[in-house]
Amino acid sequence: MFSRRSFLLYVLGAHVLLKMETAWANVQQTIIPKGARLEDLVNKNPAELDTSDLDITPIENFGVMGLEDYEASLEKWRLIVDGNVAEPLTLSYLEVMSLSPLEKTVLLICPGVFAYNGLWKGVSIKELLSKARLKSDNGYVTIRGPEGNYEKVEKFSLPEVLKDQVFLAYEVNGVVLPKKHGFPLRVVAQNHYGSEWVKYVYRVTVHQETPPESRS
Ligand SMILES: Nc1nc2c(c(=O)[nH]1)N[C@H]1C(S)=C(S)[C@@H](COP(=O)(O)O)O[C@H]1N2
Ligand SMILES: [Mo]
Repeated sequence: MFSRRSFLLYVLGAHVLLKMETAWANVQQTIIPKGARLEDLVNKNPAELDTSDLDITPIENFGVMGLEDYEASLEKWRLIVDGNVAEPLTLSYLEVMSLSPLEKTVLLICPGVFAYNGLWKGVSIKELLSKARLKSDNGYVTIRGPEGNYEKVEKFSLPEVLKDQVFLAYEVNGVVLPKKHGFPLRVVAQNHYGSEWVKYVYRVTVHQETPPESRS
C-alpha cells in the first residue's frame, strides 16, 4: 500500500513526466495565438503548429474541397473494421453512435486554399480496434470512403491511431456532420493536411508492417 505521502509524490511525479512528454512532443511547434487569422495558416504544415489556444471557427466559415455531394443512405451504410483483427466488425450508424464519444478541436488545412478549426466529435479508432481485437500494435491502417467510384484511401500509422490523433467524426461544432463535410463519418487527423481527412468513410483496415508475402 502507498502511504499518503508517497502516493502524493507518485501522482506529482507522473504529472511532471506527462508535462515533460507534452513539452517534448511540441518542441518544434509554433504556438498559434487565440485570435490568429486563418488566412495566415493556409501555407503552414499542421504538424508544426500548436493550435490549442486557437478559437473554434464558426461552421459557416468552413471551406469545402473535393467530393461534397455524396449521398449516403443510412439504411445501407455500414462501417467495416477488418484486416489484422481477430473479430472484424460491421457497424450501423446507431451502433457507431452508441460507442463512447471522443471530442477534440483540430485544425484542418487545405494547403494554399483554406484553414478552419473545428470541434469534432466522433468515435475512437482505438476503441473500434480493441472491440475487433487488434492482433498487433505495429503496422498501419487504411481508411476508405466513400464506397464506389469516388473512393479515396489514406494510410495512418497504428501508433498515432492508438493515441487518438486520428479518429472518425460524426459531428462538428455541435451539429451532425453536414453532407459536404462527409456525412455520416469522416477522418479527423491531427498533424495531417486536409487531403488525408477522408470524407464518407465506410471502412478501416489494419495492415501489418511487413506484408507476409515479402518475408523470406
Ligand atoms: N472522400 C473524399 N474525402 C476527401 C476529399 C475528397 O475529394 N473525397 N477531399 C479532401 C481534401 S483535399 C480536403 S482539403 C478535405 C476538405 O474537407 P471539407 O470539404 O470538409 O472542408 O477533405 C478531404 N477529404
Ligand atoms: Mo485539400
